[in-house]
Amino acid sequence: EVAYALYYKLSGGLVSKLAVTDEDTRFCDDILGSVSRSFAAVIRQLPEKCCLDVMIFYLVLRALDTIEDDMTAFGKDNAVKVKHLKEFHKTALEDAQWRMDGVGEGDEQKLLQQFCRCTRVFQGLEPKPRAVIADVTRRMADGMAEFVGKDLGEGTQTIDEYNRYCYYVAGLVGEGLTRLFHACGYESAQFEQRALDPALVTAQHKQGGLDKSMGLFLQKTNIIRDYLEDYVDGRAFWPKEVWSLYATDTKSLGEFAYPKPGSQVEARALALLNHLVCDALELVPDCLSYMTLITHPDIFRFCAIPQVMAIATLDKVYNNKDVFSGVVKVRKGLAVKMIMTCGTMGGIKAWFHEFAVEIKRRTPPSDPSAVRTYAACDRILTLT
Ligand code: RWZ
Repeated sequence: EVAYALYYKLSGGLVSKLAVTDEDTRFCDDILGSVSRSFAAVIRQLPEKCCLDVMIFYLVLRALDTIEDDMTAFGKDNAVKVKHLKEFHKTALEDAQWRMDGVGEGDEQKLLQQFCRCTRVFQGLEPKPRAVIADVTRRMADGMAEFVGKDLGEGTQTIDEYNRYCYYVAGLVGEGLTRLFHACGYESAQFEQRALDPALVTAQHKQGGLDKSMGLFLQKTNIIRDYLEDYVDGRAFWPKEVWSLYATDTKSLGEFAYPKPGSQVEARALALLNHLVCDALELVPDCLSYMTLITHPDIFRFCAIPQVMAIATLDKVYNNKDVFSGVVKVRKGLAVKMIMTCGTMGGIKAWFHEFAVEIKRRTPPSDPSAVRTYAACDRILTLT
């Protein structure tokens, strides 16, 4: 948080970019700052003609996320939640009276209660960005609805399903942002076309272009890091196809929580963790390709900061038993250093290089995924 606060100071904040005038826009800026300090900082430094669009895009998806995430407000009947998700793109974006009460907690609940302010700002955006936001929102909500019935208490089932979940909640964010950068006039039609082209992807997922890999990389990193927090809250995203390879006792994802130091369970938990980190690392070449396509320096920073934070997080969690007993976070000092050098391709390549060297060095030769992890790191090293 200190890192982003410092960055916010350097960037001058939103007021200088947008000359925030009306009350609704101010509400959106304030609530963005309270629901996500880190995203508020990177969004506020975007160029003036897409800053507000991305801010609204974020809040719309955050509201949708709050509906998806609420386990109690809609009762036991999943059909009610599915209905709300599916009609969200019409109700929330078209009806300036629409609001929701008692869903989510704290500032997220407040966002839904006063959502009409976001709706009004959304309706004041240009037609093209508005169409992009509405399209991505509808497709994400439909995807989320597919997963509502499924019991995520035991994780996603297959690797394919894990990829598909990440595609909906994060891959589509990459697509939306890519199209917004073009719609707002900062990136070319060729940028958009290349960024969305499935033929340029080298990662194994068959679900869109480099833009999707960008989102998947961030989402998978969060899912890996947040294992314990999510498990305690009754959520699980780690794919059973992977974790069942390392589970023997209870055949439940819960057996990895709080393992006894030095135990067999702990060793298997680490092998599982390393397997998933390796899977995420394989997205890095696509992410680097995406970022070479960006021309606008502020858009580059906006995309690069979360990506570099993600590779730093993967380095931090790799082969780290603390993932199973508490919260693992990148050190603030390191975050500040990274943020200050994320302005150029050379700057971010140096970070990806450093973390690939570090992960490779710490790969236990006996790790079941060692060969695959060495290969993923070597691939990054040749690109950086
Ligand atoms: C428009 C900048 C709340 C972000 C998406 C949308 C709803 C939540 C899934 C954010 C990086 C963690 C934030 C992967 C995208 N689904 N997790 C902008 C939003 C990773 C961001 C968060 C996803 C998201």
